[in-house]
Amino acid sequence: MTYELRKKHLFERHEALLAMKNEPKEWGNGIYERYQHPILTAEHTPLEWRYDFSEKDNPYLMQRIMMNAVLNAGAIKLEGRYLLVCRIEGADRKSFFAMAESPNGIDNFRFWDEPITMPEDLIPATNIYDMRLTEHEDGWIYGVFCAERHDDSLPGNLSAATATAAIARTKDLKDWERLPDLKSRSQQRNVVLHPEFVDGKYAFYTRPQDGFIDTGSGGGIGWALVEDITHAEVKEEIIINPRHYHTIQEVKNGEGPAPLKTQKGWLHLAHGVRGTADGLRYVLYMYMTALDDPTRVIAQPGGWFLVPEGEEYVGDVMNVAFSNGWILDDDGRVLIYYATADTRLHVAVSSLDRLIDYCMNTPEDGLTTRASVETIKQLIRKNHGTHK
Ligand code: M1P
Repeated sequence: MTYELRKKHLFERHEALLAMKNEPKEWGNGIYERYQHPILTAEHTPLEWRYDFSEKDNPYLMQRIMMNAVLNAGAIKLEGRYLLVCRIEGADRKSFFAMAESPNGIDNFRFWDEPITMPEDLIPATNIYDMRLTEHEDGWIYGVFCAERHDDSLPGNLSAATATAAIARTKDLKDWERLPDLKSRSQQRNVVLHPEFVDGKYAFYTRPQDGFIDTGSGGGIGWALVEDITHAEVKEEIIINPRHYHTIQEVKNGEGPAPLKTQKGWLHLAHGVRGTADGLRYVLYMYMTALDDPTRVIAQPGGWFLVPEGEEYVGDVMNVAFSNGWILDDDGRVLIYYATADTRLHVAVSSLDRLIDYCMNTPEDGLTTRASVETIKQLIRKNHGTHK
């Protein structure tokens, strides 16, 4: 086959992948619908990012730069366009951000021509990932993400790293202004900016952690108020959604996307992590907080909301579901973007009404087997009409 013909086939196959229609799976759990195909994978990244299309310089039509994964995306609907700021991981293990756009939020996602060049903080980061987008009432769109650097206080340890919350802002998602990283006594990952001022201050969901991986004494999802976003510093931090023994969030948890404001309260999506004989298991869960006090939890359904299913379990980091982006659409639909196994990105669709119902009417975790059995028996008796 000639070079030109192989190149033509390559582009045709790629276009077929991008244009593939995505349909909901037939039977769900009533809470949301999953879709048949991942919406973005490494294979969806533009061919121009990966191939040198000069026959003279690349006669074998090799991939010169390989992509490893598309995962953990921040999400926003802007001027009718469904936009994801994706974490792309190259074969070299470096993560970077790139925007992907779809006309309907479900399929036909296409990356913008070039990845985002994110300006650096004073100390450049080795790796950046997992951006949460917040349309703040101050008029800016903020992106808060993790900046990872080698921990130079441990020169002998190549794997010693630090996690810090980095902050950037934009009006158009093209030009980004980098602000100084969030100052905090502890390491921080999964930091999210609340969309409204609270007591006239910026409010951050935090996730204090002792080390790069271990949350250690960090008790769960935290909250901190910050006066000046251009010099953001965590001075006081409270834990608003704690970890608990023998739950899905025993080892760690972290805020997902910025919460959605509803008439019944702030709706939150988060991830919880537990240990297993096979390593960590990352699942998604939800909770709600009071409108007049976003630190006060008013509902938390017991257990997980979404876990990897079937092929979703398999990938670079097995048994992981992770979300840092969702879109509340004009018709009340909620598009939940979640990644599995740190490898690919999916969408699940629900509605604001359904998610509120799920949060308000799913029994809480009673924290013991006995309580769980009682909860099941109450439902059985209700269904049998024998509930007192
Ligand atoms: O590998 C699973 C996830 O691990 C991290 O999340 P956490 O900080 O809660 O452990 C993040 O690196 C995330 O990107 C990744 O998906």
